[in-house]
Amino acid sequence: MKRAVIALGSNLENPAAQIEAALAAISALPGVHLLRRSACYRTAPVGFAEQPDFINAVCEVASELAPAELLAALLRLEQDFGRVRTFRNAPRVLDLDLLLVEGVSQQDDFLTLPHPRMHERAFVMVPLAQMAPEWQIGTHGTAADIAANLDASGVTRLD
Ligand code: PH2
Ligand code: MG
Ligand code: MG
Repeated sequence: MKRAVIALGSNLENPAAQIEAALAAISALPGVHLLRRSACYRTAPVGFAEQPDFINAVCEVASELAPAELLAALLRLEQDFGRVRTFRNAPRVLDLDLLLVEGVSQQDDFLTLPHPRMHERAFVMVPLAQMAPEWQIGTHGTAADIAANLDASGVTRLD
């Protein structure tokens, strides 16, 4: 059983409801137990600007699955939620990114852990610092320290 952190994002078809439904679906995955979740945040799109704002959140799970199995299960959930992949950074009903698995550092064609860009993204690090300020992000420091040094102007907490 290892702890893992997952990022959730949606900017289509009632994003806040998609995130809540996705959290329920993650906790219903066999071998996966939801430990805690962040608040939801409204975030300005990063990368491709001409699209609706996102709702982003993160959650922490205890997982019996190997990291690649957990990622595969998350990608299947994206499909179940009707995600259609068009172009990079395109609007989406649901994006689930595996960010961290306790004690695991790996890089292959399918999965890189810790997620290689997470520490640059306020829409990931602000929710993560709220939920789990103590998580160590590879060699980059703690979630709290990283988030404190990012421009979080596009990230607003919802209640
Ligand atoms: N995801 C991306 C690209 N840009 N911007 C925001 N605000 N939130 C996201 O989840 C997001 C993004 C690629 O996955
Ligand atoms: Mg993503
Ligand atoms: Mg993704």
